[in-house]
Amino acid sequence: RKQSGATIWLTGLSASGKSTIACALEQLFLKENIAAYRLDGDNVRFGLNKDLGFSEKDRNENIRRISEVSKLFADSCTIAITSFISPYKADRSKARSIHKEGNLDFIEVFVDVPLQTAEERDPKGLYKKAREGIIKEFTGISAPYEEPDNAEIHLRTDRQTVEECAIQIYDYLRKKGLI
Ligand code: GGZ
Repeated sequence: RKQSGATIWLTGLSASGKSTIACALEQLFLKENIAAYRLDGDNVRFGLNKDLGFSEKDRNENIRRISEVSKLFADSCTIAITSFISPYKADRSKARSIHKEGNLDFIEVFVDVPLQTAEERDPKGLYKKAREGIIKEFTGISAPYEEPDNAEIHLRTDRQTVEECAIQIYDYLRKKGLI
């Protein structure tokens, strides 16, 4: 059966576990020969979006471009897995509309973790720098994160393992007949 494309849209705070879950999910797809492509800060913010920073306007444009690119991947029968904070509801809602217009499935995944836990993890020391005011407009500290209330999948990375999270997404796609 020909694979249909879709976009798995992970949203959540810095250090919530988006990229780690995206990698684990990609591994599950690989085992089943399901074509998938991960979009994250490392391959988008240093290339296509290297002209953008972290102001509200720049984040809007960051997410707009990522929405369009993920749509193209989904349209090519690939599962696009995006891992961006995407803190604004309106931006995520536009991403969803863009996919809907193209008749493409869009699965929003809230990678939820208490801010305190993300701050304790602080793998890159960014929260510390944000608290010290060295990094301005840092999500959760000095810039907003608008929690989704219509996400298809809600993960709690302080209570679930990475593997459990990846399997939850995978099982959802299976149940919906998308893979
Ligand atoms: C939030 C920032 C900031 C500010 C740099 N606010 O944990 P990370 O390091 O590896 O991931 C974060 C990444 C966020 O980029 P996104 O493209 O996902 O953001 S958005 O969707 O809001 O456009 C973090 C790092 O970049 N970073 N400065 N001020 N995260």
